[in-house]
Amino acid sequence: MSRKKASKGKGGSASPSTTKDNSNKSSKSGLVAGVQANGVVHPSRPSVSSSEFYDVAFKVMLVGDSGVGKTCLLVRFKDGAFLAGSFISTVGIDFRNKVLDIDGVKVKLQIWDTAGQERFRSVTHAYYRDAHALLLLYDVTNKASFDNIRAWLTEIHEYARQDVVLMILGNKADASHDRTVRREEGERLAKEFGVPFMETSARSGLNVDLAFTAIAKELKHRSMKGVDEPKFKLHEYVNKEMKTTGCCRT
Ligand SMILES: Nc1nc2c(ncn2[C@@H]2O[C@H](COP(=O)(O)OP(=O)(O)OP(=O)(O)O)[C@@H](O)[C@H]2O)c(=O)[nH]1
Ligand SMILES: [Mg+2]
Repeated sequence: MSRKKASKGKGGSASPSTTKDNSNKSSKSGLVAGVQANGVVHPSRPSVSSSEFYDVAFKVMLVGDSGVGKTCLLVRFKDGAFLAGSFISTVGIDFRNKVLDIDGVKVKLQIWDTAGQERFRSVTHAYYRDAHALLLLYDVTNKASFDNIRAWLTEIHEYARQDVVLMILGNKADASHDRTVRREEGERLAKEFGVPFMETSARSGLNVDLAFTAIAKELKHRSMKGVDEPKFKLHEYVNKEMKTTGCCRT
């Protein structure tokens, strides 16, 4: 399998199909050519930064009410920064790419940041079908955004692929004084729907890398696993790796 080159930088609002998605064509045997005994994959063109190349690519979509922190979460993950200051609501849909090294395999995530506002809902519906994974966010300081998770799950059920990888994130875990949704409530809801869950903070960075890495691991494993390889258990991985804030005032 030849290594592909990821497009750089910010996506913009155009259709994100400009780079080739080979996720369905990947196979373990195809990878072996680039993998040495120690599991390290060497870039096929070392003159260009290895972070630009990828072996498999997946589309991840951020959904949830307006203001829950989808854009901030993406910026934290992509740039390691927090977008403080005035809230600029996303219009339509935007995307950013990031390549992760997962067990020696370059996994490109094309992350679509959707607008949470109701008036853009028909735009986002059109993108569900192509998404391999969905991160569904609520805001732990906004009870309404938590209550709307059920409606979001209904929508996901209607528009997304049946095998979509889904995770629920309770964002703004840093804002302990304004918290109105306890962590246990989030855990209970996620458990009811059999979906992995964690609290995150785009401000502090809590669990942000973990959320995307867990998704990338699951997707990579699904697309490349050999017959004898044990199944990657997303729930177990998340529960083991998750950091908690230790606060839960209501
Ligand atoms: N304290 C705290 N504030 C956050 C966090 N994440 C986002 N915010 C703030 O919440 C507001 C909304 O954040 P956005 O990321 O723009 O929200 P969004 O979900 O993208 O909203 P839409 O684009 O309208 O769907 C901004 O004022 C952010 O600064 C967080 O983890 N902690
Ligand atoms: Mg936004």
